[in-house]
Amino acid sequence: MKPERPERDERSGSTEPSEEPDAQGRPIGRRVFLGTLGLGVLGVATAPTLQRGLEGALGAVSGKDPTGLTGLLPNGGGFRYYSVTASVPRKTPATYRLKVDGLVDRPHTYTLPDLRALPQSRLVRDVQCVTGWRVPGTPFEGVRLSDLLDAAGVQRSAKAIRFTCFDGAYTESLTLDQARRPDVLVALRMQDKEIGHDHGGPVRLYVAPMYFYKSAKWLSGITVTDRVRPGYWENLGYDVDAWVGRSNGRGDDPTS
Ligand SMILES: Nc1nc2c(c(=O)[nH]1)N[C@H]1C(S)=C(S)[C@@H](COP(=O)(O)O)O[C@H]1N2
Ligand SMILES: [Mo]
Repeated sequence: MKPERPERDERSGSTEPSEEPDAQGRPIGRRVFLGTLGLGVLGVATAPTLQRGLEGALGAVSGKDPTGLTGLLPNGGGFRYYSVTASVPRKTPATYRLKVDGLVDRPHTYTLPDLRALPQSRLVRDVQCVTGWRVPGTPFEGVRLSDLLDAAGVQRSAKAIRFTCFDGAYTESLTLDQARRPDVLVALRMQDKEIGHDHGGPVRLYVAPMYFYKSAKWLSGITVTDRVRPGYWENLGYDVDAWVGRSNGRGDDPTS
């Protein structure tokens, strides 16, 4: 049976990653997907986007795309907004909560001030989306996920982490070893500002070495589990181990 098509977001006219899986559950090829999305893409290539220099922005990604077709995607040289749900509730510093639970000795719920009071790390890396757009040298700051795991006391049977979001739909996963890397943050700041709602604020995950779909926005839950439970896009055919450079994110031949 064909998996249900994810809802399209309001702003970009597309969900992300964008391919609809075929009957076998694998993403369809990029050519087909661009054909399908053609109208939507034109629909969001508004005059201001073009004036900001679509040409220049696309030059930066064309080298990564053997088909050259990502050149059709308007990205304005910056981030694109993605949400698998049509709307997401807003959380303020007063209402935001992050729950750490599962196979831990000390489950705990953090407020935003709690998280701000912990030691913060800063990383400046390139953000890479699996569809080809990239934002070089983007600063993220926050608490190392490993610090929260240490505080919780991970039990011996634990193998992985499941992340949940207050959009009510998106999920992500990491192995415990991946989660303990120093370049994985529970991020409170992005681009040297507090993370705004559209970028997944007030708190998002930031998995620097992997494609940006691993960096769950609107983070609300960190559950320690005994096995990897594939996340939202991973259930639709994308790689669970989404290392930039080592995987192409989609578990197939990037030229197909
Ligand atoms: N909760 C949630 N997190 C998410 C997504 C999403 O749809 N929902 N999309 C992912 C993908 S595919 C990308 S490229 C980035 C986009 O982040 P941005 O909207 O800040 O550019 O968020 C990732 N995290
Ligand atoms: Mo993405």
